[in-house]
Amino acid sequence: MCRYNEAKEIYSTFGIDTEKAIDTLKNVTISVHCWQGDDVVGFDSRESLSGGIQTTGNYPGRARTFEELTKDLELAFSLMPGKKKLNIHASYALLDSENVGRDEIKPCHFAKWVEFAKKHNVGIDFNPTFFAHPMVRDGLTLSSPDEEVRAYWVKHGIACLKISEYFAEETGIPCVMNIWIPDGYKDIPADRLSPRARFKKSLDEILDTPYDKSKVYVTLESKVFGIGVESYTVGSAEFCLSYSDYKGITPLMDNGHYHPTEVVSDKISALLLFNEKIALHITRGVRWDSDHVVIFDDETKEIAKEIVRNNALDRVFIATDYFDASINRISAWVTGVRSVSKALLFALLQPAEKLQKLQEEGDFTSVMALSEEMKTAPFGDVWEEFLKREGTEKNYLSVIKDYEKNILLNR
Ligand code: RNT
Ligand code: ZN
Repeated sequence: MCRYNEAKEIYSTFGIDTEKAIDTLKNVTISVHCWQGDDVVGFDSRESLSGGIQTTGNYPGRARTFEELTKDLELAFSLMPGKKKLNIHASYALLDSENVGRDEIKPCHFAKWVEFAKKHNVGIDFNPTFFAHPMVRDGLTLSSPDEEVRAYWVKHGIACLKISEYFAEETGIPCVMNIWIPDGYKDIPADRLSPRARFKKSLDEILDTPYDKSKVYVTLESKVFGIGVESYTVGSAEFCLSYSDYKGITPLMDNGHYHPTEVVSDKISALLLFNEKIALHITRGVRWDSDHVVIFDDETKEIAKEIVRNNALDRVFIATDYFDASINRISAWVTGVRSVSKALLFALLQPAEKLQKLQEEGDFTSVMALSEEMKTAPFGDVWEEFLKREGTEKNYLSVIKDYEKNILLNR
């Protein structure tokens, strides 16, 4: 008997239907961030990365142009099973002249991205880029006390709403537009309120501009701290959650953006009770918001479990967000996205109802024993069957190593 059929039988003794799990996973969309391919550099300003985030390593082969980045993405996409969406930043605009500021970018600057998305039959998610730019003054954008700076970034936000609408119209798939600003202070501020009041005002100015809410979901991402911004972050968790609620937009949690012992997996159920939709940036922080490549680790599994067990696969916008320049970037992309898929499949292969019932009965002895038993069930065989049905190569490393030899090392 083939290994999958055996696995199917073993899972069925726990009341789990592997066919149903595979069918469900097939239709889950993961929004793949483009910025793993070029170390978050982008095409528009080529300023070095700022905003408290950092890419480390100098593995050869970084994509330097739209052509290189999309060629790499194409390979990465082909090695990721399941439904994908493309997630790009405003800094990946293809400008016709050096003089187009981020406050005046237009849909036409993203026409080639739309072409790429259509070719691959995927939707596009978007992010205004409030970092790595000369108009970031003293580390501030939408919360800046300098009216010229603040107005510039408000215009950028409005320009991005238009571009997001364009993506949704062109692809026929709603666009998630995520707002994250790096604003904050290195040391203890004298006034914590005013920057937050200005951020609120700026967001109001952006979001009071009419846009089609059936096509664009605006999300707001919070953060606890960044490099050089250790003492105060304007867009803190409380600010962003409260603002999202007040304005009826969607909160976004990045699991690198909390104190190290805080876990996003525990926050998902709370947010689901009060929000129609929620959004996630799945990453792996090591000691800080280091954006290591996502692996099939406990917290990724626990996040997936929360989405699946709460029947929220259609309410959570799942996106990846990591950037590692110390290993092959395409492998990083694929390993991270596959890890998210794996975690979702793992969650779909748990006896959820049984475990929930045991908890209600107060039988935590059985909850623990059964949960542990499931860890050694033949999960890998079901994962391989999923890859096979999706027509995705199991051993992606050899494909990537060939590409490295033939393409990346010649850059
Ligand atoms: C930064 C945030 C943000 C960025 C990307 C590039 O800490 O996580 O989402 O990583 O927008
Ligand atoms: Zn993020």
